[in-house]
Amino acid sequence: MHTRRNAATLPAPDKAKLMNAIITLKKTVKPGHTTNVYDEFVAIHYGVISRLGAASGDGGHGGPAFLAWHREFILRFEKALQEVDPDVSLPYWKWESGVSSDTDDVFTVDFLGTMGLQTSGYLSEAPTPQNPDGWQVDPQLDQGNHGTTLLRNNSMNPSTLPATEANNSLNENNFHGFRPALEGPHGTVHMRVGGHMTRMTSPNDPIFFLHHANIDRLWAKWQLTHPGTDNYNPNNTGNVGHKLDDRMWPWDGGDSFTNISNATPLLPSIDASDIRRPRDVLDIEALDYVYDDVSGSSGWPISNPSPNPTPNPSGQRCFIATAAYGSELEPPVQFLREFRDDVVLKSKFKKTFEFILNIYYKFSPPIADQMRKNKPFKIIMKYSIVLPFVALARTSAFLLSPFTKRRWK
Ligand SMILES: [Cu+2]
Repeated sequence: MHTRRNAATLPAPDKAKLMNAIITLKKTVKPGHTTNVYDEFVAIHYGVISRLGAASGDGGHGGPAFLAWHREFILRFEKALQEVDPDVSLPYWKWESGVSSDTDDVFTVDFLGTMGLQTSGYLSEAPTPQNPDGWQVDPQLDQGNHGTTLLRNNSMNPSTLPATEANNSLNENNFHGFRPALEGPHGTVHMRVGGHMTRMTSPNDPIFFLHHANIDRLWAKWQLTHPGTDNYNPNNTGNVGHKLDDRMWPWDGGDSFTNISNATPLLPSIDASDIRRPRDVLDIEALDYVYDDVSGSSGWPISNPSPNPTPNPSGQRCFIATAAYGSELEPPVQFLREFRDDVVLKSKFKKTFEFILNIYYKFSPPIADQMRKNKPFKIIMKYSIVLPFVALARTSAFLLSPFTKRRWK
């Protein structure tokens, strides 16, 4: 198990080890590969934005898998760094802290380089004492044509970083609120760094990986209070690659391919048995890493679904009904959710029902968990509780039809 730490407070020798591992990847071309290990990561990130085959569209952005895809992507990058130097862990750039020492101290000559055009330090195109080989952006992987010398905005005003938005995202109750609430400010940060960071070839700038380690850390924080597979993409929406058990390109067994022509020749070949789904990346401890400031009191709680602490029952998941019918997409489960949100929680007894429902949501996840594990218990629950309850709710819905805006059958 290794620990990802705040980049700004890393000791100087650790900063040097990280940067040396990064520039080693940039000059290492594995036998049979077309480009260096570093640029293969840039090509994968470029390629995922447009897929054809079993999947279509962007497999890593603008949808539920934004978080899962990047978790896997930067984990593979971290493993590549550890092949160079086993002591290295990927640090995070804590841009949402609101403290300028956290936001600014990564942009120094002895670390990730200053703002503006990189003419000194590890990432300069011309040779420097830290990097005699120089750092050149591959023109094939320069969407937006920012040039072969790594470029950023001339300065960074920490007060323009979207700290408030990122911190607010952690208060989102549901994954479908949380993911866009975090992906939005994530994009703003790409723009505040500027230059090569503004396009889909943004991993050209190594700050990308520290930025995404921070996004991953914020997701891990949110997962502490919203654990388990139930809190990844409820309702299982999105394109192929975004659902819980979809394969994520390029770790999809060859089901899809990219139609980004500049990326294709530079991609590494990926074994057909090397398959990753969002489900595989939900538990960071199972992936063998933790963040130094994100942990539960008794270990990582991701694999133990627990009640959602937020007291708004609307939009909550019907855990027991889902366990009884096997899927949230089954019509009785959908009916219960709609009836609760559109009728019960809009009635004049709203407050009373909210109170009752909150008690229910506190106790239902462990019961649902037992139902999934224990088949006889599931059958007893289904026939003695869930089915009569659905029948009662359907009857009520039918009788209430004249008073509600929609017809229930
Ligand atoms: Cu990305």
